[in-house]
Amino acid sequence: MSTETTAPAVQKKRILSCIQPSGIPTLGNYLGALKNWKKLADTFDGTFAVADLHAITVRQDPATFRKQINQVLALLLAIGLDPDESTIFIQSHVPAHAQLAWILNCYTQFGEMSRMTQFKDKSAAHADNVNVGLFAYPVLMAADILLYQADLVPVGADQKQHLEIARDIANRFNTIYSPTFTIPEPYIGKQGARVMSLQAPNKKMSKSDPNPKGYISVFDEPNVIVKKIKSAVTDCDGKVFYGEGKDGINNLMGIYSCCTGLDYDRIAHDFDGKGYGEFKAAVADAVVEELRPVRERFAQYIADKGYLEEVAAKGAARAARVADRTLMKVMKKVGFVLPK
Ligand code: ATP
Ligand code: LTN
Repeated sequence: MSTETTAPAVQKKRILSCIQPSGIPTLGNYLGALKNWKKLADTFDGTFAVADLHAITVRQDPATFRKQINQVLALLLAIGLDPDESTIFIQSHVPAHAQLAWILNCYTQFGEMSRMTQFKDKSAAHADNVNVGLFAYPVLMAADILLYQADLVPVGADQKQHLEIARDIANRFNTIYSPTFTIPEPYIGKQGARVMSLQAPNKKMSKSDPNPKGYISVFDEPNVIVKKIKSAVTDCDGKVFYGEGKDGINNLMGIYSCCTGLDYDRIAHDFDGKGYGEFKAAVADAVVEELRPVRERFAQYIADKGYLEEVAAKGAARAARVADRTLMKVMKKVGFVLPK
């Protein structure tokens, strides 16, 4: 007979995050979000999705879109997420996301959505297609989070406002009915939270930037990375230190610090008396080494379509079990007649 006693199971905290397949992910996505996901997934109960429904708020070319969805799925594996440990899936494969988003739309005010800075920025950038989906985007994001009762949501600093809305919607629903949703906390890493464009260092690095010189894609070859960093906008001061009016250098210091673990004082000390050329070469080397393993593993996963399909199918089934439970709870509280 076994003498082992089973300790009471401690429920791990749940974390959830998503990434849109709206282009090839950038160094900003990697340092600001993906790099943290792997670390957190080792400690917490992780759920990660390819947010394809979010991506169609901007017009996508069908063939390119399909390719990008598979690329982002392969990337989630390439950063080291384990599909047996974490739930990894494609958002549109779990219908509960769209269903809960609709219900939550009816608990969200027009005025609060109008204040979202991402909506303002994106509607200015796509003035010919300011669609209702773009407006309601944060509600779909709230549904993604609340379906899984996530405690923690690791995102870049640009998503803070959307997280606050998700919390407001959850609190509102819990108050009108009874406790239904866990109130999620944002997890914003200290470093890499906002990687800026290499060409316009007052704007965030974005994969949908029409100028590819502004971003480094996680799949860029080393020579391309070197070239892009060499042509990054700086200033005419010529000294490497973190300071006001030095957006370009500050950004490169942030990137270098994320890749090497060195703090700003140490970087300024190491490059004291050296020019921007030398500093840029060091930043480029660090970025190349940081992304090398990701690029290599990505190449293996993307070549195995069968495996990607299997991961997506298993992930969606596992996600749906949790999501459907929350959706039914919500529908019951609102007063819907539940399907038998
Ligand atoms: P798009 O540029 O198409 O709007 P995006 O890259 O901003 O897309 P997502 O793909 O949904 O948006 O972002 C995935 C994650 O990457 C989010 O957590 C987001 O906060 C983070 N992220 C995006 N850009 C940056 C950046 N420049 N610096 C740090 N984190 C970022
Ligand atoms: N809007 C997010 C992507 C996203 C997301 C989510 C992030 C969609 N659903 C749920 C965290 C949790 C963005 O980063 N642009």
